[in-house]
Order: sequence, then structure tokens, then C-alpha cells
Amino acid sequence: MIAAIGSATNVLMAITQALSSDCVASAMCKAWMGAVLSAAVRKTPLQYGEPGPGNEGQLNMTYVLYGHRRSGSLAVEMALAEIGADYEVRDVDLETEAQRNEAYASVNPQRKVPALVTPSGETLTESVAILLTLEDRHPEAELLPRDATERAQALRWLLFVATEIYPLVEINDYPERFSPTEEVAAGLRDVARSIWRRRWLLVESEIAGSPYILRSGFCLTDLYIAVVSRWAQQDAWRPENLPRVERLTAAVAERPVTAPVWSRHRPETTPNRFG
Ligand SMILES: N[C@@H](CCC(=O)N[C@@H](CS)C(=O)NCC(=O)O)C(=O)O
Repeated sequence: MIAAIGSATNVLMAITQALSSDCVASAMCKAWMGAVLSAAVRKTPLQYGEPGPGNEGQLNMTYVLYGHRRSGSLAVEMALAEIGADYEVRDVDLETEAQRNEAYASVNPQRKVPALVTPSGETLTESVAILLTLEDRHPEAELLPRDATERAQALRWLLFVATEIYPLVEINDYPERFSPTEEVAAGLRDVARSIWRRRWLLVESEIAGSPYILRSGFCLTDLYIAVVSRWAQQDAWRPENLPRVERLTAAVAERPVTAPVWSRHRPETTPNRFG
């Protein structure tokens, strides 16, 4: 029975991924996938708990990460893995719009993931703030280089992706939020995707290391690039146009500590889809 649920889930996930590689299912498939996946995906090995009153703010020896598969919480989860921290993930099912629930608003009033509750009970939101806080509190993990010049470049590209690219995904996923009519929404999504591609080409041309963004090697900006670059339904365009981003992502997906996290979120890319 469990095996049957597992394989049905895999098929559903493959369909979803074929239809939409976004951090959120596309508007078209969101409705029916939401109904099916809310039942099926929760039985996958991710096994997130339920967000809700009483869960947040508790003193806990572990970090509690509110997130959803393939979303921005993946970058935070990989950083926690790099640190070697104990953490628990609670699913906020974006396909069923669970982020809109009042219970989740008490964790993040902005109703987005990720949110991280620290072992001392503080709630952090905003993916970059979370990553930089983790880096600050766990310097031994060397999530950013010590060298000031390299560190500046890491921050530069982290912030570029966070501020110039990540926000476009809301327009891609929810164009109706920005548009008075459906027609305008469709056009807006196309514009967002074209800006998306232009900005990623810029990142591509600035990848100084091999395979990572910095010459000095891996840093948390690589986690961010790997996660965000998968979105906005660019699976057909990306490999040919962003070969360095693809190599960087493959390297992140294969790092010993991040590989299990990556493959839970994106089983379709492992093993070795990136060659
Ligand atoms: N600025 C926020 C953006 C977070 C964000 O847009 N998260 C997406 C998932 S990748 C989300 O929760 N979307 C749901 C929604 O917009 O309703 C951050 O960096 O954490």
C-alpha cells in the first residue's frame, strides 16, 4: 500500500514537474494538482509537520523551518544541512495555498515561505536575512568566505538574485495579483519571464569560479542560485543558455550534505541529470 502511494506520488510529481518547474505550481495546474497532491505529496519522505498555533515560538533544541518542496525554503534547508544543525521542516503547502491560512500568518504575516524559528524561539523571515543570520551564528560552517573581496562578491550576487530575480517569480506564479484582468495577467507573466531570462544571463556571465560563483569555492550564494534558477518554467531555455548556472546547480545538488535535501525536493534532477 505504502509502495503504491509512493509510486502514484512519483507519477503525480513527474506530471507536476512537466507542467510547472516553479516554486509554485502554475495557475493552470494549481487547482487540480492542489486537490490531488495535498493528499499524496504529504506522504512522501519529506513528511513535514503541520504549521499552526502552538507550534511556533516554542523553546526547542532544533530549528523549525516552514517551507515547501522546491520553494525558497530549499536554500535555507541546504544551509542548515551544511551547518549540520538539527532542524525540523513543517510543510506549508503552496499548491493548496496553505500560506494564506491564519495559522501560518501568525508565523509569517507576509504569508510566504520560508520562515525559520530558531532554537531560542525567534522567528526569522526573508530568505536572505535567514541565510545571513545562519552564516553569522555558525561561522564554522564557512557559508561565506572570510576573504573580504570574495565575501563582497558573494553578497553582491546573493542580493542581485534576491532583489532583482526572486520577486519576478511572484509575477510568474500569481500574475493576477498584479493585473486588473486575465488578459493583462498573461501578458505580464510573459514580460516577467523575459526579464527573468535577461537577468539570469547576467548572472551567467558573472560566474567567476568553476563550478561555483566565486573563484574561492562554495558559498551560500551558490545554494540560492541553484534554488531560484529552477523556477519560472525555463527548463527548456536554461540548459542551453545558462550552462554555468547548470554546472553550479549540479555541483550543489551533488554536495555530500546537500544532495539528500536536494533530491527530496527535486527527485527529478537526481541522480546525475546534470551529467
Ligand atoms: N522575499 C521573500 C520572498 C518569499 C517568497 O516569495 N516565497 C514564495 C515561495 S518561493 C511564496 O511563499 N509564495 C507564496 C505566495 O506568494 O503566496 C523571501 O526572500 O523570503
